Amino acid sequence: EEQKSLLLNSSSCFSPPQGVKLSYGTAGFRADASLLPSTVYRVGILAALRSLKTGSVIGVMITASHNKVSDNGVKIADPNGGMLSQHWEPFADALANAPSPQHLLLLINEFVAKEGILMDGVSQAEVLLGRDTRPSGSALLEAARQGVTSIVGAVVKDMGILTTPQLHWMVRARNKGIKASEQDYFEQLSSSLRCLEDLIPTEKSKFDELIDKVVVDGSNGVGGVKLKGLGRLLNALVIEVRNSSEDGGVLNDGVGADYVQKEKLVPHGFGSEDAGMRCASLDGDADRLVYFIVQPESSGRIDLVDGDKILSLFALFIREQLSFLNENEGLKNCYPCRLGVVQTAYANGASTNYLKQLGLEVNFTPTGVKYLHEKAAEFDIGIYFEANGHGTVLFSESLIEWLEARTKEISSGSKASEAEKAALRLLAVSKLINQAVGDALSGLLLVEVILQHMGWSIHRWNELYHDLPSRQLKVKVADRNAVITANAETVVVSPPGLQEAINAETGKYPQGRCFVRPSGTEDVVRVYAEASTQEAAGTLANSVTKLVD
Ligand code: NG1
Ligand code: ZN
Repeated sequence: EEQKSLLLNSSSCFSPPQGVKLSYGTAGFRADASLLPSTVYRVGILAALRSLKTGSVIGVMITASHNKVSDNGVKIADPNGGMLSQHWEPFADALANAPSPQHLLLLINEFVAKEGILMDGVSQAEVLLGRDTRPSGSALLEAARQGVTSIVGAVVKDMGILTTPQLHWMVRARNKGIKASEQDYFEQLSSSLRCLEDLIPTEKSKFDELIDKVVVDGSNGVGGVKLKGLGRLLNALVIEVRNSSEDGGVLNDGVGADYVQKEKLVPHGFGSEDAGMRCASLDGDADRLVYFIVQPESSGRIDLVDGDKILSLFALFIREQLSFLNENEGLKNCYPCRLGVVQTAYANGASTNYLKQLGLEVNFTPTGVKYLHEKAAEFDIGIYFEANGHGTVLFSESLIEWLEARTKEISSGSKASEAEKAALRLLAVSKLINQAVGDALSGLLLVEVILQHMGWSIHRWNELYHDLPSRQLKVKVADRNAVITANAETVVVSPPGLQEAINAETGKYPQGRCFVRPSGTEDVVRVYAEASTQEAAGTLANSVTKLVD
């Protein structure tokens, strides 16, 4: 009874917008911020129920990532720090679209019964709330708080302004019983970075001759501010941050990883004076990272070093450590480590070729980090990246345990063997790189220390392979879901005949590759084409667009 009146009272303050149907897509709910208070309130309820169901701390992040500043969004972090379990997504949709408080109450009752959630008033639930720098964030955070606390026994912890990966990291840490403040996050990153720096082979530490700083575009969002805080804890690495939220520029407007990757243009705040420098760009909530090199002269063009190349760099480094690890070791000391990489169809074909040439197992999943993450988790070390710069490296529990045991034996004072150093490095990577989601800040630190380890400039890194020219287009159609795909979105199965037509078109171009799929975040069908020249990629994309239209 208490529960019923609590819910009816609080939900009457949050009426859903008229005539809008919201859906929990690959990145949670996203819309113009003015449409969202009721949705965020209801996600608060959902998070509290999820916490009761799992007996764990749950996270709610308020952000619309790389989208424009007037948009906002909300998504849930599950107990392990990953995305909300997919089988709860339909319930999220139903809750968000319930037309009245009575409907809402009915839905909740049904769901609680179906999932066997204990609402005895004794069970405790805890939800961590975070938001990015969007002006609409504080009111929406308040709505989330109201939602959570409308469930009896549920409490909120407001973690303030955070990057998305920080919030996910905190949820994961809390559920592992580890301290989970921002300070703890910074300390874990900086200490594991220091460990990797200390293990850089001396003959390779000629980094001083290279440019010793990285210049980072913070997309006028939260990432820049946090990176400055983190940077103060680092001793060797120099990070210059531009386009931080406190600099007054508009979030994601002509800046940020999405802009840099899609437009292949210099972001605001960068210019020809930065030509040849090692530059990087974060997105609005700092879960994407790309690097770039400004071309000389004032063309505004850049050489993009995208998620695929970050993946390739990580794969090379890890493969090298694994070979040291098992070199000259008896069977007893060998760990049969399964290394796998995961990409989507948007990965540049040249990157896939390169990874296969290295002898790596390359797997493909549909677009959306939850799919990549799930696949990567099947390996002892799984590296996944979307071309747009979202990705991370996952380590299996059993490998971490093995590495911990292996490195415990290293007696202090004596010189560690190559195999022992490799084990120490891998362990440090597992602590540095975010195990919950892709994280631009930890990704940046790992890129930087690997470049130092290799003694490589960004140019050397960029030369690992040459991207095939590509072109991405979007088509507005009456019903994007009429396009149904299979094989990790590379083949259209419906409407009939479309794939055959795409094949016929693609066959006309040397090194041609083309696929179409409905977007999960926008009301469009996306067309992606690759070919041996930029012009050919453009023509192929254009002609396939006409087939879809
Ligand atoms: P959709 O709209 O489904 O293509 C986009 C990105 C994804 C992912 C999601 C979530 C491309 C082609 N697609 O998905 O990679 O980042 O947004 O933000 O970049
Ligand atoms: Zn993002």
